[in-house]
Amino acid sequence: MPLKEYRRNPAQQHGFTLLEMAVVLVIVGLLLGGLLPVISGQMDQQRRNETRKYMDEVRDALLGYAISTANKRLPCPDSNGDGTAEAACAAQQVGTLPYKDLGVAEKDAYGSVLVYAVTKEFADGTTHFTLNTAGAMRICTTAACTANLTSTTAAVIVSRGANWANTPSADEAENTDGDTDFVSHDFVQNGYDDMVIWISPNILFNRMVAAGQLP
Ligand SMILES: [Ca+2]
Ligand SMILES: [Ca+2]
Ligand SMILES: [Ca+2]
Repeated sequence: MPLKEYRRNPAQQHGFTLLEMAVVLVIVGLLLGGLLPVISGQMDQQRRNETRKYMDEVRDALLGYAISTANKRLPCPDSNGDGTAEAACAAQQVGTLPYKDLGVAEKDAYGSVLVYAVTKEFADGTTHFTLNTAGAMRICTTAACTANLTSTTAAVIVSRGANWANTPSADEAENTDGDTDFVSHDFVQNGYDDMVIWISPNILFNRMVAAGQLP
């Protein structure tokens, strides 16, 4: 008795049906859609970490600049974008980081030059500051500045972060409006991504005394 010949149903010989393909595409789409925010979030966290490290270097470079015998003061901000500090900052306290004078990288991980502000008495190359010099800039927790973390900073550096397509929030706008108030608080998704570091006069005094540049 011959074996029954096995034959596939011709209808079963085709590849995937359009419906099957559609289901696969939907699943792939869902997987990618779920992964993209995760990847994007990780990339942003990496940029924040890199920027934080860069800002710590900048802070060290500012302190090193101040304790050097050639300077004995902080640099004035750069106000014309050439990377070098202006000679005097009597009227101009807020500008960008004089990265060339400090010998640090030009930009943060977001591709921006840091905002840099200094209490002008700490950057005066004629009178030089003393152990009695007071900082004048406030680090606030809101744009209205009804509460502040400190009101006596010698210098402030700010990374504007990704900056949400160049439409800063009210708190972020406070960090670039040229006055002596700055806002620092936790990251808020699509709201506030600035990173703020400041130099207390007391830390500056400590380094200056340790280096023999004060009193
Ligand atoms: Ca300049
Ligand atoms: Ca920002
Ligand atoms: Ca301000």
